[in-house]
Amino acid sequence: MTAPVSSPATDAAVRLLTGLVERGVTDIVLSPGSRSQALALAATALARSGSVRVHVRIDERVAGFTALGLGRESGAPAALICTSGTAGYLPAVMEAFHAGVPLILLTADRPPELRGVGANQATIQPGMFRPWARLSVDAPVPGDAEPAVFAALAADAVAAAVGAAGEGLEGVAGPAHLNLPTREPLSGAVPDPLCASRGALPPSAPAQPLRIAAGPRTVVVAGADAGPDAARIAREAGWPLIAEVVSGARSGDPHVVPAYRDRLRDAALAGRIQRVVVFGHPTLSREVAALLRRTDLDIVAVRRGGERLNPSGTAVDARAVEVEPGPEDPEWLAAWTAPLVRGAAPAVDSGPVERAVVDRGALVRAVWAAGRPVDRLLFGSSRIVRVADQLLEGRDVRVHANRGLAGIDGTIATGIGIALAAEAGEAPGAGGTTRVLLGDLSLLHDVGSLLLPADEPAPRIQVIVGNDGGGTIFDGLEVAGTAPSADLDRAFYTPQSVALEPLAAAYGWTFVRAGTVAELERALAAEVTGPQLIEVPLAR
Ligand SMILES: Cc1ncc(C[n+]2csc(CCOP(=O)(O)OP(=O)(O)O)c2C)c(N)n1
Ligand SMILES: [Mg+2]
Repeated sequence: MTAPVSSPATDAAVRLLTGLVERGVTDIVLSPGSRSQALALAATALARSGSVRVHVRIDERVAGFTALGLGRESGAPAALICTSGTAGYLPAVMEAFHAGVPLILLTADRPPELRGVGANQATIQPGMFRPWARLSVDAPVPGDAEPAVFAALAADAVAAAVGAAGEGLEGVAGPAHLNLPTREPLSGAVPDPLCASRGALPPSAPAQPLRIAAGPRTVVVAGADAGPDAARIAREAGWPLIAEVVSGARSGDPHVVPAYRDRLRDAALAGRIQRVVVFGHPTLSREVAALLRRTDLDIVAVRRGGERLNPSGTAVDARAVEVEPGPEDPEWLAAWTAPLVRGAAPAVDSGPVERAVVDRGALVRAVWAAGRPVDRLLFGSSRIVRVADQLLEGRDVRVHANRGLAGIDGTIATGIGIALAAEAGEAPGAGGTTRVLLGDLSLLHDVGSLLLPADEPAPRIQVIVGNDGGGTIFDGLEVAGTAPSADLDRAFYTPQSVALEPLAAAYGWTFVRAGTVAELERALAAEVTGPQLIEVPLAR
């Protein structure tokens, strides 16, 4: 090994990454490549000094969702580093935009003179995430600008990602993109040791609360990523709280409406609603979707992501709400939260029996019940999360779900990111487990995420797959009643019979198949020391 000489690329990378750490970035997810070498070597040097955590993922799509999971759980943007000419981050960028998750993208690029001339591994990168990015900068080539420029860019990227700045979206987090062209030499000597002092994130711009009167008969809807304000406002004003299972607000709070779909279908009750205050992004029920389309109500939507929620065309877009003092209406609250007289029989599946084969109801109940305050639960996008939304009662569980776009992509990677962030933030010995509950196609879509570097700590994660041999969510589509069943199977259900046990073994994950409720409960209660796949066979 010959001693490297200095290079403007490395000077810039050091200024940029130390700048990120000084502004509160704690995690970097990097994927290997040549053009990004200065960034990669500065990152690994910072990790060696304990200034930042670095996670290496060969697949940029996996890296993107890992960073998304880190940001979801910690609230701090994780920084992604990749080489030139890769498209892998786009799915995570889009999800981060729609769900309001902070994320920083550092994409290495060719210098301007090598763009548009057919150079190897080069594409049109400046602004490549523009519709979704809160900041898109094509940085100067190191050497053409003072190194201080790169520290300033770091500050700008963090501020944009956490929503401390940015065109009308103040207070809403999202992706920020720095495109980073470099010339040869692509890297040079990195200071050793390379340390940066961890700073605090800039405060998110103060959200101007919309003041609303206490009077009108109001329901609060908490969708995905609703945040704590949904439950707080419902409590303060004495309003019923319709909390999706992914909202984080379906707790034991007495304002939470049990069996909310049944109540919303009660035309007499729903007809009395005068106002809806929505937090986050509700996506799980037709009933809430219908409610939000109504034009005879006042709708206030407190936005968490980059796009406003306005299916009725009449909703008021807000960042926060504040309720003016006024009398409560206990009768209104009781109409929503009192036990249902006609018996809230679950619409799907039957309840668990100790020796019984696991059905979807038993699966979601067991996973929900296993959650302790130190644990995290990520729901994948499939039929299972809808069953969970329908069946599960209030419980204090820290939940996540990628409902920004409700993709089946990146679920395992997101869960690993959540686990890494949760473990970094937990008290020593707390031993929290992150659980991911998803369908079989969602698992297979993201199977590359099972690949974890041998030299990095393995997260304590249980990936629980409800295996019904394909995408059974489509069995509920209206077209399933009319189109030829062979075509439906081929184009929608997409049957699969992948052997999951050897798949887990190939990636070094422990494996459990849980066919009965008792086996499932045992697997969920066992101590988790590393990554584990739990297969739960389900009938179609
Ligand atoms: C990236 C992406 N592609 C396609 C879809 C459409 N889609 C929704 S659910 C689903 C199948 C899910 O199957 P599985 O994970 O097995 O869950 P199940 O419904 O069977 O429980 C697909 C393809 C999507 N949500 N995201
Ligand atoms: Mg399935």
